[in-house]
Amino acid sequence: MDEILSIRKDFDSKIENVSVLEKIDLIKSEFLGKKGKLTDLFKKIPNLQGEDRKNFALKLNKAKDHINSLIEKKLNELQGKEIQEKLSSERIDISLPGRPIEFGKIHPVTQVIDEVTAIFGEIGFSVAEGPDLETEFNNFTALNTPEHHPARDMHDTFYLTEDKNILLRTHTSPVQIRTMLSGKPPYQIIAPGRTYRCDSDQTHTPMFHQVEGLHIDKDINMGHLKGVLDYFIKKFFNVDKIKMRFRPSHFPFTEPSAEVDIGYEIKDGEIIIGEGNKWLEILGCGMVHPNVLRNCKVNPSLYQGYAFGMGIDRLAMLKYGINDLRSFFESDIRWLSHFGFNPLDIPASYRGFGK
Ligand code: 2NL
Repeated sequence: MDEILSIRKDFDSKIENVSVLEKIDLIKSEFLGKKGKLTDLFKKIPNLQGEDRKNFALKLNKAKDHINSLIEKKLNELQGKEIQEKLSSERIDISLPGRPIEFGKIHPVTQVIDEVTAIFGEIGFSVAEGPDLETEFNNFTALNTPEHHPARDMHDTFYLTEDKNILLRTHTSPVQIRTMLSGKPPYQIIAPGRTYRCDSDQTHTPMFHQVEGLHIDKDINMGHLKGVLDYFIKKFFNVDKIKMRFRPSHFPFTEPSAEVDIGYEIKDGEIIIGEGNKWLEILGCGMVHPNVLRNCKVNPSLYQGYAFGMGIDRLAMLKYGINDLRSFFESDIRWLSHFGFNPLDIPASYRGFGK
């Protein structure tokens, strides 16, 4: 039998029976390697002459092409099989029923921030934020509280550098300072966030939350401040009528300054906001001091306005009947599952209370 033909048959039967990828290389070198069966025949070409030589070379090349193409085919076939096997062995059963999951809860502080944001958002305030770490300028100097001013000691500041230039903000006012310094008036913002004072007892935690508001435009006066606060308190406590009084006070950054009390009474052990003859202090406010405006490159003879600040943690305690401030920051999961809010709820001022 023709030598080439018998090599082809030999190859055909061997490649036919291969079932693992690694064997293919072996077969390839058996036939086409340096000392392969077909390679050996190629070496005979120079010994032949004329037509014989031409025919022989032609047949050899055809055999070589044949071998190469079958090897390629087998390679594809086995690689495909390998991928299929891998896919089916790593298959994930997506038909498994889901296990019931328990939602986390929204912390009352977060809930109150969302409510306050929604209420002020409706009357044109946007939310501004800033870093917890502040400069002494943004936290004090710009706010008309120069060096040696007693308010600096009163604030029990956490200073972070020896030169007292970097500190943990003692209020969120520096956010308003940043807003004024980086843009043009008018400004109408609220700044909710974390604040820090070195103070810790029954009613104080070293970290607490504040929301401050600032509205600066041409012809803004104390009447606007009263209107906005009246609207806010009614919305926040979900009452139609509120008793509110402004008591003269003092802050370095406002002039005049006032503290705001709301009327309340206790009925059957529960606090009723807006009625009764007791007073509860809930916020501080005033007309922004011209020095503060000047420090922020705002011309006080063209622009003026009001600012206010209140404690969020206290608002949350009042509204949701939580009487221990320190429990807010203990991360007790039982406390949170009792006082926390459903993450899919919308702020209570829209939902209504107790319905
Ligand atoms: C309070 C009193 C207050 C402000 C905060 C403020 C901010 C700027 C300018 C002027 Cl940038 N004032 N903020 C004004 C009055 C009172 O907070 O009892 N907070 C808990």
